[in-house]
Amino acid sequence: MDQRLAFVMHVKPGFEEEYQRRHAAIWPELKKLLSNSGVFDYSIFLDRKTSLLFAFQQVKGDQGSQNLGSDPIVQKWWAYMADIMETNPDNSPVTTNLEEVFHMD
Ligand code: RM4
Repeated sequence: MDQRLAFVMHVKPGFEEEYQRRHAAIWPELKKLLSNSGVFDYSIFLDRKTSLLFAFQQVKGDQGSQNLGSDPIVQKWWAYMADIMETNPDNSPVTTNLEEVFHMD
């Protein structure tokens, strides 16, 4: 059963272009891991006024991109991104999971 997930992260103010640049060159091995983990239809949107990153993704099952922190590729990616994002001590992005309140097919 596919599931829709959405969550908020934070880019450090002034690093919005760098964030976009790094994601435009996302590592193939990370893309493959996400896809093989059942994540698809994954987008991240930026609110320039607040530096909020709104992420949406669909997942086959119930594990999304933010649940892959035990994988070395994700740990390496999170460490790579940590200098331009608000992160937890383990480099994982500070993430607020959102509740779906409306959906229309
Ligand atoms: C984000 C964050 C997420 C990751 C995507 C690809 O900045 O690191 O955890 O799934 O990049």
